[in-house]
Amino acid sequence: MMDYLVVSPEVKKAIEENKPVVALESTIISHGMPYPKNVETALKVEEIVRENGAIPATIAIIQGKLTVGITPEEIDYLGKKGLDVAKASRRDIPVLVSRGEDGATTVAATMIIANLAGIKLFATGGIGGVHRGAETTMDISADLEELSNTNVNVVCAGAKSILDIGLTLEYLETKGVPVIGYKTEELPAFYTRESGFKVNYKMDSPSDIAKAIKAKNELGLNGAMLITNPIPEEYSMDKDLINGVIEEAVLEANKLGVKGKDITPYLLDKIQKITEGKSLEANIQLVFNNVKLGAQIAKELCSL
Ligand code: PSU
Ligand code: MN
Repeated sequence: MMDYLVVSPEVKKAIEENKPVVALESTIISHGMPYPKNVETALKVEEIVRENGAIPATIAIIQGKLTVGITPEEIDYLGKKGLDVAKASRRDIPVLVSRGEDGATTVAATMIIANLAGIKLFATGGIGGVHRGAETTMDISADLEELSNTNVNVVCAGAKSILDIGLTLEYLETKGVPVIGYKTEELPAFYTRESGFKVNYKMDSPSDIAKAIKAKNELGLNGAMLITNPIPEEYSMDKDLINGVIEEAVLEANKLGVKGKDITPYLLDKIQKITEGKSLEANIQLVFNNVKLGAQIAKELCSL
């Protein structure tokens, strides 16, 4: 394992001393936001994790090494290279490693690597899910399978309506993934606080969430708890506006025949362009909000 996994000294020490660590993904840097906002955001995210009493561990594949706690220079490199870095999900890991190549890790791949390093908590913006039209395309993100199998708990801002939110929830239910709403009964829809769907359980404190995670671990129930955290009111977008934009972006993607791993980055970019950056600002703010909650839960987990 040591041949494949590289953990930064700071993160390694924190894990050994049972200090709180928050894992962070890198697809969001290279494929989720434009340069230089992506790099600024990734660096700020690490700062927020520290301000909230935890150690950030941004994860990527660097020259074939599964790297936990990449450097600011590596963040800048991934951000600048953007779509030219391979988007790395579960299936991509072995080949990138054997070839000694770079990869920006998705939620699924970040969970796998965080788990190898012994990190229990991971915060990001959005997860992949069941895409609209999946009944014919079968486009279901590998993230969902990972959430069902791997013991790394994920904080996100709910599911956005580039996905079929109802089917995503059904899939998570089938796979036994508990969906928690932080201070909400309603599943948040990323850019907005409401989706029209309910979460499984509302929880009002990081400590309640940590206790549920502990129970899951001690019972040997593999997989994640998915903690959904609504975007702060002041940054949330108009529901009709954003849904109209998403509709337009999905139609355009279908017309162009965009599919597979390219569809999520395509839609995010299109939405950012149509909203002239407004959705990007919302996206950045919800990530800040999620990593803060992530740090709080990680701290509680260490104290149990
Ligand atoms: N949703 C976002 N921003 C992102 C992603 C999803 O709002 O950056 C990224 C995450 O890395 C997620 C991946 O794991 O897209 C899902 O891709 P796919 O649907 O191809 O599995
Ligand atoms: Mn897909």
